[in-house]
Amino acid sequence: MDGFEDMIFGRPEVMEDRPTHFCPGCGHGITQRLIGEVIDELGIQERAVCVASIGCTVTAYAYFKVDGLESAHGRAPAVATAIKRVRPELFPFTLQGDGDLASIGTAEIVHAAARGEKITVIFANNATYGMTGGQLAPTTLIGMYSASTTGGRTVEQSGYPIRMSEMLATLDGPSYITRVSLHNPANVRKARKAIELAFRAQLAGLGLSFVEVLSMCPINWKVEPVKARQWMADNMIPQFPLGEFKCIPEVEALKKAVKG
Ligand SMILES: Cc1ncc(C[n+]2csc(CCOP(=O)(O)OP(=O)(O)O)c2C)c(N)n1
Repeated sequence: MDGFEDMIFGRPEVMEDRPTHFCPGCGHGITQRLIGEVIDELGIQERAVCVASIGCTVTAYAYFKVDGLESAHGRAPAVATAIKRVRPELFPFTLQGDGDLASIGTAEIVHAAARGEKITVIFANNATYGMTGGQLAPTTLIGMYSASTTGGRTVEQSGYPIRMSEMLATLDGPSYITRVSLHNPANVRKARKAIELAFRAQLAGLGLSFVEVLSMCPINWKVEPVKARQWMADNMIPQFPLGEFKCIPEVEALKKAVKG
């Protein structure tokens, strides 16, 4: 039959042909896939440098056919800063978890954002320290189980979750800050657009662009993988509302270039 075997959907060119190692229902593979699609779309494979810190996202080196660097825990924005300043023609982007970015690496992201470094940060917020077994993260919800607060997080013991996007949006340096979520296909598409816009902001030479992606970690949440998306929508979005927190006019103008 004519056209019967036409390829309509495939793996991004920039991604390795290998099976995923992520746990069932994990969101990290989806985020990586979206980044891969955008790298292909923008034709930046030769310039892209993936700077991952520590946590499950660090395994990006196994999936992307781009240059990469692993920083110490939380230090990816500092390493990406150095790369961009020394080799401005390169395209460094970081891929960081919430333990990484909002705990041990809080200083690095705050100061990179305040300096308006011309880098892109993809922040996978799964409300837990995934790689080490689900301990409390700065983004763990009040009442939420973690391996280090097995009765649920309490304000008395651990304080309140940190909203990084809102905090960083108070700074003058960033050009674009948004929070998206992977809880259903429509939102996955919005996440892809946000990543593309953030990458385009760097290509246009604008200050730090930042995409927070709410991401599932069913194994550590102790929620069944098939229920984890809904769990995230019901529990995480009220604490971490979706939307743009900063978009300077120069980034607004780039939106028409982003695919529908
Ligand atoms: C300096 C340092 N301290 C602690 C650790 C242990 N460690 C490895 S991964 C991790 C937490 C990662 O959690 P997160 O950043 O939320 O990423 P996820 O695994 O959930 O994607 C920690 C504390 C380390 N590797 N290095």
